[in-house]
Amino acid sequence: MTASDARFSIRQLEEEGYTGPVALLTPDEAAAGRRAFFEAIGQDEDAPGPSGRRPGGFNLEYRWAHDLATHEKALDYVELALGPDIVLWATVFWYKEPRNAKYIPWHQDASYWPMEPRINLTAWIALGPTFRENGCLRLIPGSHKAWLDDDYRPLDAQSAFSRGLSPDQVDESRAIDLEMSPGEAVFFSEATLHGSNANESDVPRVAYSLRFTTPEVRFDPDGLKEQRIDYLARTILVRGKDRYRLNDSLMAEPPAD
Ligand SMILES: O=C(O)CCC(=O)C(=O)O
Repeated sequence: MTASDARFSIRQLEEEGYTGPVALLTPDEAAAGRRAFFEAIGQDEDAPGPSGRRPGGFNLEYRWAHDLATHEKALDYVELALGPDIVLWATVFWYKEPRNAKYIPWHQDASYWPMEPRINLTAWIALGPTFRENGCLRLIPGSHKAWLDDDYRPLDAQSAFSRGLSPDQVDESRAIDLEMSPGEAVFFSEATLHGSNANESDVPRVAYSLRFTTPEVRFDPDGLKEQRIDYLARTILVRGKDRYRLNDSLMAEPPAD
C-alpha cells in the first residue's frame, strides 16, 4: 500500500488534519463488530436503547474488540502516518442510541490527554451508517494548526463533555459532515477540531475510535486519572519495536482468544 492509495492521503492529513473516509472493513466485518458491541452492552441491535456502560476499553476485555482495533488494514494506514512502531493506547465506542439528545462539543483531543509529545492518530470507524440526522462526525479541515487549550469552557447539560468549545468559538461554516457507510473509516490527528450533533433519527450511530501513537510518547498516569480515562488507557505495542519503554506501568496484553 502507498500513501496515494484510494482516499488515504498523507498530504491531506498534513494539510487538513484528516484523511478519508476509506473503505476499511467489509460490510460483513462492520456488521459483526456492531453485533458484538450490542451483545457486550446487553442489547439487541434491533432494539437499541440507552446504555450505562462506560464506552472505552472494550479492546482490553474482548478479543473481538482487540482484533478489530488491530485490523491489518487499519495498521497499514496508521503506519503510513506514524511509521513502523505503533502503539494502540485507547479505544472508545461512540454510541448514540436513537433520539439521544447529547452532542459532542467541538474539541481537539490532545487538549484532554496527558501525553508528551502530543502525537496521536485516531481511526474513527463507522460500524453502522452515519449521516447528519443521526449525528455523524463533523470536523474542521485545517484546524489542527493552532491549539485552543486556553479557550475551553464549561458547557450546557446537553453536552457529553463538561468542558469544550462552544459553536461561537469555531468557524462552523468550514465544518464538514462525515456521512459514512458501515466499514468506512476516517483518520484524524490529535489537534483536529471535531465533534458531533445529537441523534435526531431512529437509527443508532455506532462508531469505534482507535487511538494510535508511537513509543516515544510518555503518558502521565496521574493526568489520566484526573481526566478519568485511566480505566481505558493501556499501551499495547501493535507493530514494530519499543525502544523507549516510557510507559511500562500502562502496558497491557491483548485479551485471550
Ligand atoms: O463520535 C463522535 O461524535 C466524537 C468522536 C470523538 O470525539 C473522537 O473520536 O475523538
